[in-house]
Amino acid sequence: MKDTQIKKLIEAEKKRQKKVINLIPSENYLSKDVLEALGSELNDKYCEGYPGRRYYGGNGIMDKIELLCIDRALKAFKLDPKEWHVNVQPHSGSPANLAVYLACVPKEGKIMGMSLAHGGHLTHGHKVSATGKLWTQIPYGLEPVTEVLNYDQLREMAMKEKPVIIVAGYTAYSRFIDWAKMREIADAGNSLLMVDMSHIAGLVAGGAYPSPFPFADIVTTTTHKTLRGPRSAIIFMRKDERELDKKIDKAVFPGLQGGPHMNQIAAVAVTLKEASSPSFKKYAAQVVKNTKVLADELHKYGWRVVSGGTDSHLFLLDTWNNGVNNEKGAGGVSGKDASDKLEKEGIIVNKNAIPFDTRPPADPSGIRLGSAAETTRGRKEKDFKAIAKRIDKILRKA
Ligand code: DSN
Repeated sequence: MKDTQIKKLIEAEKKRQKKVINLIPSENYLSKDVLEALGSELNDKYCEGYPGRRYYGGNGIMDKIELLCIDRALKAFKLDPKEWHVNVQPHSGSPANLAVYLACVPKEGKIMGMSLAHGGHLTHGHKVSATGKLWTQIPYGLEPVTEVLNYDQLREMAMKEKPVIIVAGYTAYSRFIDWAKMREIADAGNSLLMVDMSHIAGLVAGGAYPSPFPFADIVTTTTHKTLRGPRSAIIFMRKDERELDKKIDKAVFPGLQGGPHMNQIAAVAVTLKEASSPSFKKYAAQVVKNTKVLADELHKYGWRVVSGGTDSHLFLLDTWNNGVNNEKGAGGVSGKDASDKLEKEGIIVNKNAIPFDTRPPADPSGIRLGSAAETTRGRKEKDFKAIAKRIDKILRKA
């Protein structure tokens, strides 16, 4: 690379990534093949439209790439192409979710989504996001004591509010989601069920987390978290008389986006092939094992794990514990202090609100921890035991 300034910065970031232990659950490390597709000449081509219906010439190869990516998406999640339609063009997760609402929810219509404070995403209807400005969020949260979903309450809420769409799938919820119950809740409100599986997509593909597909009308996902691909997104829609497929395709293009990023789409195709392999199945299972070890060990040291454990690639740790050290001497560290202290020692996490947090979002009561990135690097249970020990020691330092 001739641009030495950027080259140096890329090298510095590569070095930083190698040096640290990365426990941010939404990050991961790509294979060389995925990076190669991402950095390829495919970037240079304009192909507004869909395969066979482009607005620019010279798109024969691009059509093949996009169709291959769609085919691999169906295979990775074991879907019947007669039942599911796939759009691989969303540039990332936020436009994917926005496209679904643009297609399905009338202006100011109701979106029932988990509140950000309890583990939802901005695009599930939060007021600072376009999704909360154009539509009305009916926020739901978790149970105060158990810190898990209360499906009975959700059913009542859906029956009362009759939202157009219910969004399930979260950014900081560690437990299995009962998709069958979410389906019943959506039916009770006569609502569409959209699952945003961005966080768990890799676990679903690898068979380590229950699949939402038998129950959802629409599934959106980013491709760069547990799925271990480039920054991009996919929308899956059921094919039936409601024509969600046609409506959502139109909302993506020309409704929201112009030309698709074909280098990204090719990189997603490579990712999906990798995610369909036996070694990825092992990876997904190892991610969950590693997270459980990390949560259990921290719990043994006295730290409070939100909801008491995890079924997935992540969990929230209540480092503040109402400002008090418990009998094991753990607690009294705010989320920001915890994150800063850990970063100084080479462990990267993100500060995160816990459910019913009494502290502000900029310095909340906890941190979010996950194992996807470090499992990619080959770390196993014994390594995560050692990481827990280090975290405990660092957090206790005055
Ligand atoms: N920002 C992502 C995360 O870290 O979970 C969600 O989009």
